[in-house]
Amino acid sequence: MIKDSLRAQVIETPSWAYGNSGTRFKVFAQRGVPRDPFEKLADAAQVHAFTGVAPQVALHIPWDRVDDYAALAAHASGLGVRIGAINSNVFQDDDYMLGSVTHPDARVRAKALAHLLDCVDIMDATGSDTLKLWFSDGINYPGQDDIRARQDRLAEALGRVYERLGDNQRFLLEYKLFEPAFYATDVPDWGTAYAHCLKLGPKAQVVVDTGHHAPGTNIEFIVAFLLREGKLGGFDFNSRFYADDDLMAGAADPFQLFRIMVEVIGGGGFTEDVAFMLDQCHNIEPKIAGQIRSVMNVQEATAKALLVDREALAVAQAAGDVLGANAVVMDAYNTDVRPLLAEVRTDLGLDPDPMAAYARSGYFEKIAADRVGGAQAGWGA
Ligand code: AOS
Ligand code: ZN
Ligand code: ZN
Repeated sequence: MIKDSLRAQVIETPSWAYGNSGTRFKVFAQRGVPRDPFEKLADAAQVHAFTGVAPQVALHIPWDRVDDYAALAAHASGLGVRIGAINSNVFQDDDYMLGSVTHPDARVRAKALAHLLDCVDIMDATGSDTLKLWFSDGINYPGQDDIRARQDRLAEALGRVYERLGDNQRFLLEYKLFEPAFYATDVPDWGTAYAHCLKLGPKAQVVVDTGHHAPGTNIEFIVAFLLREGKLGGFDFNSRFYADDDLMAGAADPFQLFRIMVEVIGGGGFTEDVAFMLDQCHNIEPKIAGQIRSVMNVQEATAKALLVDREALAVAQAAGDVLGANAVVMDAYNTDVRPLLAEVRTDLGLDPDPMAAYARSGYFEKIAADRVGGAQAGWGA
């Protein structure tokens, strides 16, 4: 039943969405932002409290470094949320100017690998089952380094991390077309990520960040392909108009988000194995409300995708009825699912309008008064 699926969906929010962020031009400080990871979890718990489908929070190391990770996980649990993916960071250290795990110097590679293994220790301490690996590694100029040698170094590091994973742990390898490297990124596309993951085994999967492709890329094709191969580990949802804009999911192109969810559902990926994560920054809009809006946008795309009449679609496809098949998909997309989602929330004992309920709660006014000198998320750091 569609409502059961909508109630069961888990959308993970990122700790860095709650801190200050910006572009390389300016980080605008907002009132009430968290001063430490504990407060980030408290804000994330608000998103869950008003939507009912965001019980997991991704951490980023070192932005969320604490002395006692078990205590952080216990704090999350007390707030009604749990720790999701651990995001590693091998891109914000002077040593990584020429790369991290693909750096030409073995000393730097060892340092990067040690960080990745530390992140698995943090998974053990927090109960997280997912490590997210994004590498900014790449080169800016032809000839700067050997492209094939860098792939060898990458494979070596991934193999070492893979060996360290526990039975119920996995890593998700994220690809990105460009930025910060501008000529040749070491994991630029899903094919590269897939090839490395395929060699390693079932605990290595690909994560699709919706902002990491060339304009016009058919992301839902990638989703369908990876799911078919058992290699779709999850999503970093966000939306983009130009490059890696990290705007709210479903804001720039809700139709694309719907098409992606159609493939996820059609491919049997609507399970907890495919992680629906947000990877966003709220540079100018309020952060908690921005996360609530994003979660709702993902829910709307999901609800519409669940409404696709699969039987009618199969009949139209088998008959070669091009317009009929397309109409089945468009009918679902053009359905207003907001009343259905309001019912789902009411069934969960929640207010049917999460944005209004959060605004009325007074939480923002309270944190704006209580918290002085909030932290940057890390991106602007
Ligand atoms: C960077 O562009 C990637 O989207 C990363 O997934 C992510 O934003 C970063 O690792 C934050 O933790
Ligand atoms: Zn991402
Ligand atoms: Zn990104």
